[in-house]
Amino acid sequence: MIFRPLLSAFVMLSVASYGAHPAFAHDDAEHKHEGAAHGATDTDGTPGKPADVKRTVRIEATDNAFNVKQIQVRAGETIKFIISNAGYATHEFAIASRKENEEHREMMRQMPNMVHHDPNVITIEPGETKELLWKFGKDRNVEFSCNIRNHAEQGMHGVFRVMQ
Ligand SMILES: [Cu+2]
Repeated sequence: MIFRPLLSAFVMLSVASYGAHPAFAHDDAEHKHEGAAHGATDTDGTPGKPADVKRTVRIEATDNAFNVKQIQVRAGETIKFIISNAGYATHEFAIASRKENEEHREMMRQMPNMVHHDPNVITIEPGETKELLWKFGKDRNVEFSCNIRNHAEQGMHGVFRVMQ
């Protein structure tokens, strides 16, 4: 795909500079649950490297939905997601196991002003377009969702079918 937003270089750099663990990591030590959830195996994936991207998937966020419900991927495949927010509300695009996303939503209910610096989540303001690079692991049960307020509950989520 030729489309290339101005932000892409910056986003790729910031994604690449993160550590290898994809789980939601927050500064607050009390709420750090990355280790317990996955141990040493990152079965739902890891942040993607720009050089490994072979496929681009564009997704549009509106209030409150994504225009895609299901995406087929291959285990080990690195995909560049380009997410644009055509709505009036702020949205998130988070890739994680269902369990992690549920835990994350619970955490956001308790701390609604929580700031993210997780490699598996981007926050997209209205009118913005952002990228997330993700390398899928072996886990078949991987979700994408917006964990802001009740958006996921209203249907703002979808599933990756991970082919082995
Ligand atoms: Cu949302």
